Amino acid sequence: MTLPRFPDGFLWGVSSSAHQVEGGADRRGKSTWDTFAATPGKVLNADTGQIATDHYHRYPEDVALMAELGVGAYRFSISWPRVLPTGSGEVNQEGLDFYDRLVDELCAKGIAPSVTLYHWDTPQPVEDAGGWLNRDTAFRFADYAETVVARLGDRVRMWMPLNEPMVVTLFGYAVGAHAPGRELMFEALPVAHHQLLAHGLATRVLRAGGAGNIGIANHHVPVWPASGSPADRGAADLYDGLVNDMFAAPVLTGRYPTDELAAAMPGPVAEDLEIISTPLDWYGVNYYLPSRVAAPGAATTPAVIDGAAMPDGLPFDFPVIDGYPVTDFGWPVVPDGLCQTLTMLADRYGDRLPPVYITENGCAYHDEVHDERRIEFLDGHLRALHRSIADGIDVRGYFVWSIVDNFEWAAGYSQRFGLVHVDFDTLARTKKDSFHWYRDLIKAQS
Ligand code: GBH
Repeated sequence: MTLPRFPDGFLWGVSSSAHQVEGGADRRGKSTWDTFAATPGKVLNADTGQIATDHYHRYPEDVALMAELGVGAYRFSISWPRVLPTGSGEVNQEGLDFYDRLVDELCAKGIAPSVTLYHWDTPQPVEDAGGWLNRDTAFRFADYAETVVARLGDRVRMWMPLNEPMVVTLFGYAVGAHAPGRELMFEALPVAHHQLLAHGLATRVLRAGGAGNIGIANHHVPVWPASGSPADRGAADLYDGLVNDMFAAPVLTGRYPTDELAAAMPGPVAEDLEIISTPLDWYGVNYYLPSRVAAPGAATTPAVIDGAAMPDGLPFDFPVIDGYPVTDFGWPVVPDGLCQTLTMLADRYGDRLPPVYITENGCAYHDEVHDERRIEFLDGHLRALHRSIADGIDVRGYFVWSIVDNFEWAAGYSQRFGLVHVDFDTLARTKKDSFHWYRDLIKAQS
């Protein structure tokens, strides 16, 4: 059955991020992910992003694939250590030249360059100075934003300073499943605040540099209490506040969801919130799956997130979600969760929620070419998205994660999210059936 019609002007796109696709590691400064991947036991099969898909050299081929797909936008990230190898100071012109060529290539094909400034690859020297635990990192990030907008600002059409500050806080600094691998638990809260401050400062710098169309790509999950018991509901509310509201409320309303959270944050929080809530043009949602949450002790299996065991003593547990098909990554396929996420945001933030873009949605399956299950996944999620639009939520575009198979963080190359298959020995690209399906869909919708 063909998909219902999306609104006129709806933007169809694809996403990637620098560390996951570029490679070309010898032509940039070191990032936290280089260090993390070089640490035994952190990334599956000791995979690294040194070569990745070699997008750094093969971008013309990848942009040609996007042109064939007919997408209106390509969301990619800029590697901070490629532009500023030590995080600030000396600019690597060759690095900026790469993004300049990429942006020109996209413009030549009529594809809107959509830039994320930070998709988790912190320059190692910035990490050595405390990383996101250090307030100064937010100011260094704003300087980096200034360098980028000065060079690319005339052609980039969509900007988002940050991708998923929640994941950096929780996975990177609280439980250590991602770089920089810290296990600070609740001591990681300043990481959230400093990233949000960086977002606000960079937003102002981008605007001052003449950029418009600025947003954020936040990771959101509908949180399902495991039961109606007060204990499970309480645990679910707490988790919901930490993963959803903590990153949406400051940006959209200038407040932390609770006074307790605000009090846990470092620095002049009230003044910072003024900066953090600098108005945005749009709000980006990355959606993959819901979370089921219970009071501690309820789960029959130990709490594991993305293959990393959660430390003991957490105030919640994550019982498995059953009754749904799962992807090859083991994630339940719940298209309605996208509607639930959008309804949650609309209910909570009302008029303060600007137009929404789905900045990431996609799935990992091993199928090399005939990826019927990916087609079903995307079809189901787009039908759900259409229901939300029909319900009155102003959604302006959708980006598939990802254009090509790539380095899936702690899972290395074992999980494939691409519309295009990559052979990681030869780096050859092969279009999957989902590529043709998405191409036909875009054509039918235009
Ligand atoms: C995004 O993050 C990233 O922006 C992107 O770089 C990445 O490649 C893509 O998703 C696919 O992973 O423990 O089984 O319940 C998504 C963040 C955080 C989503 C962990 C899934 C828990 C899975 N992810 N989360 S599970």
